[in-house]
Amino acid sequence: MKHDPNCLFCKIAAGQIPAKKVYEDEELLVFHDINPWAPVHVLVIPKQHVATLADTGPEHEALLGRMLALAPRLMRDLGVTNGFRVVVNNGPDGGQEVYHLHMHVMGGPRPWAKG
Ligand code: DGP
Repeated sequence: MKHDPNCLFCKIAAGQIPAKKVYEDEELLVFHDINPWAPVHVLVIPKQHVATLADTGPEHEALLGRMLALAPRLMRDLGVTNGFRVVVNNGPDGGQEVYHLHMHVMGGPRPWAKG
């Protein structure tokens, strides 16, 4: 599995930096965003290091599908019943700050702080 020792989310995936985890399997990890924009705001990451969505290829299609398919289940388990939003920031102009692929999943009553 690709791992970048300088990557913040690789460190979270490896348990070297703590996070409020909500789901984990062999490929994926989900944890609460440290700076939430919405009442419920989690990040879905692959455990392997992939810097951006633009760095994915055909070999990542199943992984990307699993990330997206997990969103409704996560929101249901976290008590979100009235809709949610999914965002992937990509690259500098996409507003990406952490260069380890992640999907924001946000829900809860509006108005939200940002977005
Ligand atoms: P983006 O702009 O899409 O790269 O969003 C990165 C998100 O990562 C941002 O909403 C804040 C979150 N974040 C940054 N550092 C940490 C951290 O150390 N722990 C957790 N749980 N979230 C973090």
